[in-house]
Amino acid sequence: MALLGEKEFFKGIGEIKYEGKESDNPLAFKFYNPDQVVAGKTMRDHFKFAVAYWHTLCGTGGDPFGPGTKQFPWSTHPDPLKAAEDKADAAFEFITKMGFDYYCFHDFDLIDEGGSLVESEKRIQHIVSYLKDKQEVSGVKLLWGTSNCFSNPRYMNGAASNPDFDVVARAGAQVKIALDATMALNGENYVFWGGREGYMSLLNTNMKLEQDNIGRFLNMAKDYARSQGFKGTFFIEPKPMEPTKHQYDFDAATSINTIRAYGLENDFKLNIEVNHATLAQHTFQHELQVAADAGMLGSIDANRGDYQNGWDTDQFPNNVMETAEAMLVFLKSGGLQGGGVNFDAKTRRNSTDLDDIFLAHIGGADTFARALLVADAVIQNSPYEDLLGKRYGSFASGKGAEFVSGKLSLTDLYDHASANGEPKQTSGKQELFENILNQYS
Ligand code: XUL
Ligand code: CO
Repeated sequence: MALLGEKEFFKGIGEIKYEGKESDNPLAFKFYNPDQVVAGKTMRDHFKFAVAYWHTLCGTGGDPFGPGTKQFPWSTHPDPLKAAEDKADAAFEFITKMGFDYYCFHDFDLIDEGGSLVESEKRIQHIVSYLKDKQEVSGVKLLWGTSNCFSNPRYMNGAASNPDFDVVARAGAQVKIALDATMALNGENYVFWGGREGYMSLLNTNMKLEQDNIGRFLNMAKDYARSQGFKGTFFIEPKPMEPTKHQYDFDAATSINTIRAYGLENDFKLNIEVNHATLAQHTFQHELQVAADAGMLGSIDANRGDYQNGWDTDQFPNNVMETAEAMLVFLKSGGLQGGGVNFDAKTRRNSTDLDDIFLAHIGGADTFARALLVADAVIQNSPYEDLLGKRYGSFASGKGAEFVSGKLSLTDLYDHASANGEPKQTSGKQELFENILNQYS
C-alpha cells in the first residue's frame, strides 16, 4: 500500500469493512456502514469518527500501580524527531485501515516536549510538516487540536488559572504554538480541556481572580486565532473533577456560564465527554441536551465509565441502549456543530495485542451506529414523538399557549387556577417510554 511507506505496524490487518451483523469476522463492522444514509445523512457524516492520538498511539497502559504493559512497535527510535515520524506513520496506517476520516491530538502527543520553549516549537513544526504530507496523501483530516497544559510539573498549580503570572504566560506561549500547529494542519476546531484549571483547597485559592484569568486567557487565544484566519470553533470540554477536586468547568451548564460570562458565545461551544458527564452525576444524554438547548452542542468525546468505579476509566462505548438515548438528543437537535465523535478511550491495561486497538474502535463505532439506528426508528416509526408531544399538549393551545408566548401575568395564572379547581393527576408514563426504546432496538 503506497500510503504505508516501507513500514507496516499493524501487520496482517487490512482495511476494516462493513459486513453486517451476521458476520463472524471480529475485524469487520457489524452496524457501522459509513455510506448508509440515516435521517438524511450518511453515518460517516453524522459521526465524523476521530482517533485520539494520546490513547491510541501513546497510551501503553501505565496506571498508579504499575508501568505500561503494551509494546508499541513505533516510538522506539532514540531520535525524538524520528520517533515522532514513526508514531505518525502508525497513526495514519491505523486511521486509514479503520476507514475513519479524522484524528485529534494534544501538542506533545505528536512529539516529546523539548528542553526549552524554542526547542519544543521547533519539534512541533517538524512533525506538523510531516503530518501535513500524511494528511494530503491519505485524505485524513484534523478534527481538533489541543494543548497539554496539565502534565508538565510547571502546571501543577494550573495553567491559565495559575497564581503565578509567569506560568500563565508560559501556558499562553504553548497554546499559541498549538494553535499555529492546528491551523497549519487545517484543524476544524480547537479544544480547551482545563486539566488543572480548578483547585484543591479554597484556603489557598483566589477563585474569582483564577476564573477571570481563564476568561482573559480564552479571549486572547480566540483573538489570536481569528487574527490568523482560523474559522473553526473553539470547544470547552467540561469535567467535574480529576485531576483537581473542583474543576472550574464542572459540567455543561457551568461551562456555558463560563462561555457567556466572558463574552465567548459567538466562538465557543462544548465538547461533551461521556465519562465526564457520569463523573458529574449526570447522564451523557443530559449533558448533550443542556449543550443543545444553549445552541452549543459542538462535539463528543466518546467513551464510558464504570458504574462500580468513581474515576475516569475511559473505556470504549459498548452500551447500545444508553447510547441510543443519547442519539435521540443528537438526532433531534440536528447533530454536532462543527465537531465529530472522537474516541477518547483506551483499551484495558491487559489488552496487549495490537489488534485489540482495532477491536475497540470497531466496537465503539458499531455501538454508535446501532444506537443511531435505534434512535432513528424510535423517532420515525414509534409513537414516541406523539406521546412526548401529548405530554406537553396543554401548552399548544388555549391559556397554555398564551403563557408560552408571554401573554399572561401572575394574576392570569391565579384566575385560571381559581376557575379550574384542582388539576387532574396525569401519569408521566416513564415505563411506557422505556418500553418503546426497548421495542425499537
Ligand atoms: C481528560 C480528557 C482529555 C481531553 C483533551 O479527561 O478527556 O483527554 O479530551 O485534553
Ligand atoms: Co476528552
